[in-house]
Amino acid sequence: MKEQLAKIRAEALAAFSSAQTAAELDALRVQYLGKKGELTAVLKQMGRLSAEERPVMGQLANEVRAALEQALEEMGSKLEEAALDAQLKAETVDVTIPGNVQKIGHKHPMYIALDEIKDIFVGMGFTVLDGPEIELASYNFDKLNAEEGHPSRDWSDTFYFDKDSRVMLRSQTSPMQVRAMETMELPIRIIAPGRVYRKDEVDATHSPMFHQVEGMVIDKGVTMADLKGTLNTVIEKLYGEGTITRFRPHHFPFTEPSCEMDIQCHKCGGHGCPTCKGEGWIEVLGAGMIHPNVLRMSGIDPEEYSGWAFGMGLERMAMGRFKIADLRLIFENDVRFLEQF
Ligand code: 2NL
Repeated sequence: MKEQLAKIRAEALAAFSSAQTAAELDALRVQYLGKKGELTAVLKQMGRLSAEERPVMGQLANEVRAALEQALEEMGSKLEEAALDAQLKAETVDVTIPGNVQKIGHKHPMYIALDEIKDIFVGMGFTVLDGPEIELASYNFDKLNAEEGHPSRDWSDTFYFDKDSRVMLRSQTSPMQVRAMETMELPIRIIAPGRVYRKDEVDATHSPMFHQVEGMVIDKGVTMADLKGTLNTVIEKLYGEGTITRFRPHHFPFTEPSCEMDIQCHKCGGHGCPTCKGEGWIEVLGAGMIHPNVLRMSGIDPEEYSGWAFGMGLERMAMGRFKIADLRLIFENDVRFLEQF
């Protein structure tokens, strides 16, 4: 039995020290020290020993167990350390290696232009409104003083959903302004940017979907002077201080009087060049004093309140700002084009 114990001890110690992994070591622990292990098997034979031999062997067996347990523990922590070392080595990060440049996108030029416009108006106390692209003709036309028979209501110009011409893709963002007049408390200062739809064939300056920014101010005592002063300030912020503007009379059904605003061509200073098509001036927006009928239809008393409104095409604006020659480039989303902004 003494020899058996010595053999187990020698074998086990050798086996422990050659273990490569914690799992292997654990298997060896079971093999030697487990309930059905080799040492236990030897101890089970103790009953056959004489009374004198039993305590001697018992002590020896305990020593072997203690030695094996200690060896297991030492080997265990050695393996654990080695595993940690290996892991650390495998996961080494060389922080001096140059990183991979991640390509991140950026704002579409249209939204660069829109965000600038929004910032300018918000800075002047305007609120930005959002609203539905599918509209009622009553909001898109009737409440804007464009009665039945108005040319813009024609089926050849407008995308209708029903044969009664009641539901349509909005052709301007004015319906949002009507909703604002109906629901907001006075005074009102808002802008209404968004997509609008008209049945136009695609070419260098037309698209059946484009973006518009409309805006309006309604308060007591608002005049054309407020319209001119505010829009001049906005244009100077957009196109640079000292930008010269002019207002020409025009006609819109929803404003009276109505006007169009031009800026003097920044390329030629008004002499006429290809940028302004020889005109010396570039049209930027339409505007006017809100028609009393429009105010009245939305429940605002035109004797007490007055207001001005404007509308401009965002693509046109962006094309002017970024010198884009063809509208189609804005919608094709070719990254070679978009990356230039
Ligand atoms: C243009 C002209 C304009 C408006 C839009 C408006 C809205 C309401 C009342 C009165 Cl609710 N006016 N909008 C006014 C004048 C001109 O747009 O050429 N747009 C591209």
